[in-house]
Amino acid sequence: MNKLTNQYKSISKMGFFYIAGIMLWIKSYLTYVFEFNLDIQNVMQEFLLFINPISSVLIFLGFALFAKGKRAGIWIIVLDFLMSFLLYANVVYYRSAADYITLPTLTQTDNFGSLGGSILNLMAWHDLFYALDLIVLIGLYFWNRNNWSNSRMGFRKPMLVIAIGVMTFCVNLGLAEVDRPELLTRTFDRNYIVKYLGSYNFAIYDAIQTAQSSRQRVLADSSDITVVENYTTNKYAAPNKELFGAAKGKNIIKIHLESFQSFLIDYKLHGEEVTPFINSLVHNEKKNFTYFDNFFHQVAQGKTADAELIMDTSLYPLPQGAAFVTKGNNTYQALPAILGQKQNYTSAVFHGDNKSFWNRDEVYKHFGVDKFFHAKYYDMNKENVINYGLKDKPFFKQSIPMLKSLDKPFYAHMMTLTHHHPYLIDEDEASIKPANTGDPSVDRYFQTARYLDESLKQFFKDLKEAGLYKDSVIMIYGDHYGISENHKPAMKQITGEKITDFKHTQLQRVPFMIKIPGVDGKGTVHEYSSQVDVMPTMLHLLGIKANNYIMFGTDMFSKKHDEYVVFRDGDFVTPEYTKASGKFYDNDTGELIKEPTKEMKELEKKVLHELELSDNVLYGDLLRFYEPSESWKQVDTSEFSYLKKEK
Ligand code: GP9
Ligand code: MN
Repeated sequence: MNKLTNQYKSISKMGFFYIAGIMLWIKSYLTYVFEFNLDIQNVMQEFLLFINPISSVLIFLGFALFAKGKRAGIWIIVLDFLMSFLLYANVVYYRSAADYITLPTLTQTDNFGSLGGSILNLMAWHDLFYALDLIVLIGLYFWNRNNWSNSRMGFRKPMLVIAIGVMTFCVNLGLAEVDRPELLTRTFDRNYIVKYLGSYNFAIYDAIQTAQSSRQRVLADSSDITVVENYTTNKYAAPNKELFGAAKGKNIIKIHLESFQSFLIDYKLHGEEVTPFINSLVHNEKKNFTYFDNFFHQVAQGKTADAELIMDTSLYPLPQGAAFVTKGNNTYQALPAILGQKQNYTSAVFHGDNKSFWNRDEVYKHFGVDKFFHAKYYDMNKENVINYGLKDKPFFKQSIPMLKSLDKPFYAHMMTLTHHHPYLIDEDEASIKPANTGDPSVDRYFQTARYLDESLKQFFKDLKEAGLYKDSVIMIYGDHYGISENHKPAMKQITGEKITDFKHTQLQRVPFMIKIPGVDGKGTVHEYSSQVDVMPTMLHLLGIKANNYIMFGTDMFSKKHDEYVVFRDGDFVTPEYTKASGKFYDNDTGELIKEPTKEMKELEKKVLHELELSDNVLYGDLLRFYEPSESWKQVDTSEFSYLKKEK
């Protein structure tokens, strides 16, 4: 008997550490699998999910090994407890919010409202599982501690353990980046970071982000907004009298064409129009739509999220990351909130992807978006889904009843998804053959564009049947490029021209078109304009003066509308010349302008100044100091929740 006990007592400190580590690893993995909906799509993701707790376990528990004597065991238990607590807190939060805890959610006590009253209700008896390994550990500790030496282990071993942890993390991150490039810089989705790097690394990532954000915020004060206000007031363009208020009280249906560039319009592939329906809107005989053929996107790393930001706030995107993510908790004076407060509009976003993608479920609250119909509202069965999420045809079809359910007037934003890199489409749904440049994503680009065109045609038909077409404002826009600059040889074949820096900049045109009930469309308008101009244009069409708000764009229909288009990197386009990759080009000839004029140099400065002011607004969260009018109320985020209520 004595011998046996001695055998059991022989677990060394390192043995104790490994047992703790393995139990925490397995517990974390099982939690990911059974508690979170991480949408694992391939073997690599499966593998990363399995291994991602290892590095955190080695690094964090590894620190305990520096402690002296028996205390190392206590530290292992304490750190294990803290990590388990974080894991379990995320589980409880996820059961209610289908999302992970972030520091901003913790500091906004309002958010706990969304925990549905009682945290206790979210706990279950089988949650004891989360404490099981700790109980075992405590038992093992008391059983073995008297056999452990009182001295320190020395630095070598703990350092080695931590170093192996760091190396494992690097391999993990490397593999994750292969599967999902720019995972950390573009900061797509909390779900992705947990899936690839685990919930512990997510917590660290979130802490760093939050610290950076709050530092920038603390340094700002209310006088900073006055400088911005002076600038935007000066830039303001008074409305075109004929159109001011022309759309007042009308429903607005805003349609997002994913990755759609203007070169697709009227483009013929294998002798066929690629987007016959959209072309027909551009060339409509009755001139319902006004089409802007010199409209440009302005997005940076935040891609779709940047397009949404620019168009609903008239601010520029940030030079790095997506403001939706890094500045998702700022104060905004966005179009949905203004329309809600001023004219009692109900605002809604429709999108067949997870609600936390691009942090939408947080930032929309700050924008004052009343309803968000995300993946949980749609039938996302296998046949309906491709690439990022719901296919556009079922998306539009299923959106109709939800659209009908909205209180009027509404501002509805329909966000398509299928025409997204790498442009995947099931063979039986492709109604045009791919192009044959030999560059697969460029070749398929036309097939998903055609699919989007068909889905839009079907949506228009359904809108008409639902009685929602005639009396609604319909606004259609492309969010950003679909073919990046990595495809120049293929694009040369498509356009028949060498893709120089100048040409590449010119290709950043995306469509913008609008139909206003009771107003004759103007056909094709050549005014140069961009996404920042959309919000002031919409305000004026609805009869709301735009000069009270901080906006960098101006009304596209105004006679005073500015025709320079600013890109995030400081390049810009005017009707006469283009600054591309830092150099000036003549628009007519595409030739380099060796000696820029004084006017060009001045505009260059102005553009940089404007970008800097916009950055100040976002980094300093300056709109919290700004009151657009006496009647304005800063948005109260606790009034919004996008959780789908189960029937
Ligand atoms: C995802 C979709 C795509 O929900 O909006 O985003 P993107 O990759 O285009 O930024
Ligand atoms: Mn997009």
